[in-house]
Amino acid sequence: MKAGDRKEATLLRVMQPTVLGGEPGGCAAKAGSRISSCGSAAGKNDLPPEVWEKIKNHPCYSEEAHHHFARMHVAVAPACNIQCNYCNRKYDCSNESRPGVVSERLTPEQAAKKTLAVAATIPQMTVLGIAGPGDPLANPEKTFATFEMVHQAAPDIKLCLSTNGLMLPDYVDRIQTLNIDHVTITINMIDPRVGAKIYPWIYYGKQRYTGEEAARILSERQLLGLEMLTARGILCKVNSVMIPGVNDRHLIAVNKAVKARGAFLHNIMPLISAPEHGTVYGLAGLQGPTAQELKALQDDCEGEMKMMRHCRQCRADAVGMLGEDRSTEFTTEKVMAMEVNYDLQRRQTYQKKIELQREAVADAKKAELQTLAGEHSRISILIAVASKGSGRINQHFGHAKEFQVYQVSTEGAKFVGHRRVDNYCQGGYAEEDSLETVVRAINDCVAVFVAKIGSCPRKGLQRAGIEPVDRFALEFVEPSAIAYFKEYLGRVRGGEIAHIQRGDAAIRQGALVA
Ligand code: CLF
Ligand code: SF4
Repeated sequence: MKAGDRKEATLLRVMQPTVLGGEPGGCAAKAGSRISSCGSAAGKNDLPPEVWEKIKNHPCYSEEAHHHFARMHVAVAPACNIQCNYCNRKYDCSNESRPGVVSERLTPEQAAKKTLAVAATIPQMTVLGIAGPGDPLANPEKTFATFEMVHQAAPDIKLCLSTNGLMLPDYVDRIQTLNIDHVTITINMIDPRVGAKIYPWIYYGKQRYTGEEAARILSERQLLGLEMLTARGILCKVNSVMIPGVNDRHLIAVNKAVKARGAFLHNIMPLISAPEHGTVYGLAGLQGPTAQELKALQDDCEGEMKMMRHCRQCRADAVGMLGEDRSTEFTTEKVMAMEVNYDLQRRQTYQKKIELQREAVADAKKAELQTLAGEHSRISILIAVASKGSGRINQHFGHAKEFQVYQVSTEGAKFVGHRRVDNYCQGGYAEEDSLETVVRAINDCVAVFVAKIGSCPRKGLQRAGIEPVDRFALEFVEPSAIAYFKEYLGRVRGGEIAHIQRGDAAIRQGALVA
């Protein structure tokens, strides 16, 4: 063992919990995992060309794409045919939406016009999803009429459907005929005994079922639908809600089952269950997982198949990049008054520029990674990043409503999640209470990369043991994270700092007001 490594090993043994407390755990425990096998971060060279073609500009199916491309949802599907204990119908579908009232429900004609209006205004919007607020396949005519109109008027927009899966086997042919090439099924269990704790009832074949019988029917229909879709070459993602004490460890079996049936991607999302949402779980006081509990489950499943870690549990009427919401710019009143100029050429020119930008990010990352060649260390750290997109550190600390989280080790930098926060500057005033919630949300991170930061939050973060870093302002995230990690390793090996295992972090539960 080299002297530097001995020092590092000694320092690892003296890990301390952080200011906000919590059990040591987290990223260093996974230092042996290969960072390059990073789930939805799979790139052009990791996938067959026909699959890459389908995902390269889909912000949900490709982690890399989500820094550059946007999606939109149209809320044309109000009814649902099952009840989930984490859903309150007053709110958006928890399958695909964060808690928040759906502002407006649309007719298919309104939805099609809105899609063209958004496409004309936001040229990087590449995907139209229908995800609720109920279940799209419990409202099949409205859902398919919308997709049909959009497909005819704007064939370059990818069509994406999200469903609870109960009616899926009945509509597989129609999905294929309409070129809906991306389907998400929310599968929370494969064991009806677990399912009975999640679904109080389903309505199927003009009959209401309850308990394990309801869960068994739902599970059979979900898995059959998944098999039928993948047999037709349609890309399928499975969403699962991690409900601690109900299905958390069971999701490993779900992961294996959906992988065996050809699912492309698995998205394990945290339960959101604030009591004010009025859900069964919320009212019963059931808590969602912590950030490290979620990450540990995602890590455990990652050996089996690609995992999505950048889901924002967005609204059924969300518009924009994941993590931002521009839906208020496109209310029905505004859209109906708009003269829409859908210009395919302009969109394509813009998207070509994005491709060049992506290549620049990939080249910079590759070059920086090469500087780590031959380095070996068990240390891995988490870094929080304030970014408005394009893969750059380009947001002021006080304006961030979320932080992207990267895990960095000698194997490189990997996106492993994001943390919502109340932004520190609200209406131009700094909120000391919100600094505390930011610290709780990124408590497992060693540093936070920002474009700029004021002296008060800087000091507050330092007191919490999180280093505010603004020297990489406007640079690409991943090469900067690798550069920081090299310095960090040097400081640990030189005895300047001790590598401390950080504590856990909290996942924000309340409704996010965009
Ligand atoms: Fe929408 Fe879902 Fe399509 Fe994406 S969302 S229908 S696959 S276009 Fe994406 Fe939003 Fe997560 Fe859904 S971030 S909630 S996974
Ligand atoms: Fe709610 Fe969606 Fe479940 Fe239906 S499928 S109950 S809308 S979360």
